[in-house]
Amino acid sequence: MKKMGDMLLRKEPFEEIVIGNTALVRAMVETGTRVITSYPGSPTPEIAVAIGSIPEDKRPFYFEFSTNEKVATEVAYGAAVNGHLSTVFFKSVGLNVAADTFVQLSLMNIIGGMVVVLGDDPGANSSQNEQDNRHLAHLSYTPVLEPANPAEVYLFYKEAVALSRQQHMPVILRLTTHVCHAKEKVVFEGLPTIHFDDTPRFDVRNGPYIPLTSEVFAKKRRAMKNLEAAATYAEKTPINRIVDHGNDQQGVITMGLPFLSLMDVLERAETKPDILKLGVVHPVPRSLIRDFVARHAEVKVLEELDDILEKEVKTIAFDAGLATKIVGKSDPEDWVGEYTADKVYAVMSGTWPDLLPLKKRKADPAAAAPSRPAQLCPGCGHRSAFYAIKKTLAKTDITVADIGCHTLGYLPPYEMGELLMCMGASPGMGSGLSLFNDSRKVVAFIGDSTFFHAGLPGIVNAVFNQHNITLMLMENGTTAMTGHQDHPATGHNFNEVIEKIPVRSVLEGLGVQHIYEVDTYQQEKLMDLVSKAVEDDGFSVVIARHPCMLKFTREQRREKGYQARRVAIDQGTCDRNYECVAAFACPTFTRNNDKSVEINADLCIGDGSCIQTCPTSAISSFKAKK
Ligand SMILES: Cc1ncc(C[n+]2csc(CCOP(=O)(O)OP(=O)(O)O)c2C)c(N)n1
Repeated sequence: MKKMGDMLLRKEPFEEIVIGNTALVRAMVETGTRVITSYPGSPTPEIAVAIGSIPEDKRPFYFEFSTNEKVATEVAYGAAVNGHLSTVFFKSVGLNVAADTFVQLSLMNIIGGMVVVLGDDPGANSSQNEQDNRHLAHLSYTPVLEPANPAEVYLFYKEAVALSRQQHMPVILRLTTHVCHAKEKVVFEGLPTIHFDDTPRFDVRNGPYIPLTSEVFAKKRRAMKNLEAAATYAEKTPINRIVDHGNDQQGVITMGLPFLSLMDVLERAETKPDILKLGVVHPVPRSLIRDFVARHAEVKVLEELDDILEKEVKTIAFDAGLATKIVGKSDPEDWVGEYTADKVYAVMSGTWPDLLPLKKRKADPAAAAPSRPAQLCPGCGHRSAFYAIKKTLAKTDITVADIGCHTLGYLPPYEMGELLMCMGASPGMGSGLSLFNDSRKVVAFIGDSTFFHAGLPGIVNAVFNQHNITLMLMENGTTAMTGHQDHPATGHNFNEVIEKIPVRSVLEGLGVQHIYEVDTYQQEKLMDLVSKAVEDDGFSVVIARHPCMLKFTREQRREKGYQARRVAIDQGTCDRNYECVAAFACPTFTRNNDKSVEINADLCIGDGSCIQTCPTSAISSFKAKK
């Protein structure tokens, strides 16, 4: 890590093999980005890992994980109107949370410059949908730059900064999962000496910063004028470029990952189409596109997700009266999934079957990873909670999931969490489900990070409107799903140790009458408290607590004198009832062909949460040999 931190601050030019997210941080350092904010979400958390590799006293910027994406956007905006170049980064659906603030940004005079780094997720690798955030860029008059690889991430961030600073407008750097995580050699420039001017520069005369009705039209005109300036930039910048194959028949207009995949696929093609590769994807360079279209008999628009560019290209061609045939998406499948090389092969062969005369790469069976169901880690406190809660609730009760590791409770054998929407939605959805529903208790789940992120308004609403639900607050002391980031109840922020904001105090402050707390490994007590909570009238909360064991054991292993534990099954006592395999379902247990149950020592962390689930007390724990 120290090595990464040193690299990110290296003075002289250098080359290094890095992922896109790391290349981005070097660009942030080189441009003098002063304030960076985020809320974690794939594919962006490694940006914070790279930031964290620079010791805090050497970091030439301020970084924080804020409580959610909206707040993160507001903090970055506040810093930017005070003259500091700022950046906020988050995942695709984070833009939905940030939207109320985000859509206003282009209306404001952002004197310091501000880049919104969006980790979009075509293919929904780690998101609940695969929304195309270019729509929100159009809606908010915000330019979008879209790199295809780590080298472009580095370059395009600097371009985004320059454009943002020149126009005092927000600029989106749209990354997608593969671009964030792809690894390649990037040539970095030297680090300029930057003298930060930290005199506060906020001045209302740079505004107005208050969008009164009387100001709204003027502000909108300003945003559109800025977008026009971005369009002029788009016509000239070399980040929109043509790959000329001397083909006046066929041309492709594309961007980002689809461009890389196309280049891969075309290695096998005898005739290659010309390619217009866009780096600025909003606003598009209309003249460049018009001229490219005019030079070809047929043009294919190759884009992931929605047909946004296709519509623009068709409009440009129509307005120019061009006879070129423009082919966009033709099959419903063209709207779905990531444009990997195989996908692009399929899409392109659907358009021009003769272009790729069956030179399809043979699938490498060794390269295909066997599919594995997602599952909770060995020792996960959420498992113990689901196991006990399932035993306690009536079969007809309704369980509402939220987003986090505990979402996996919907899987068999627990089957807890029958509906799921987005972060923080469970208290609200649960409240709605509880209406006219007296015979079926509604139990909602929520994680501790999500509690602070977007759960609180739904919880306040449940108290305010006296909804009859039980909330299981699954407190594992971290934001586990995205890689163990801190949240307000952990006692740390990104930079320092702080006083915890305990979830119980928050609930008490909100006036929640029925609050129970239990460690989820205490199965009897948990069952008892859940029974009580569901009998309570109105809104009740069970804080089901156990530290994330992945984080906990990782930290323990670093401690001096640490001695691992394991569990063992006494085969004589085991009566093959399979409670451990079938109902508790820790992945450590294996059922052998001879019907015996065995522990996989490579997986077992020796936490012993399984011991109390065995009806015949056949499981015990012991100190592992060093
Ligand atoms: C709007 C939004 N932002 C970020 C994410 C990424 N994300 C998924 S779950 C999660 C939080 C998980 O933490 P917590 O609620 O504490 O549950 P845990 O995983 O620890 O069980 C985050 C940040 C998301 N899905 N949606």
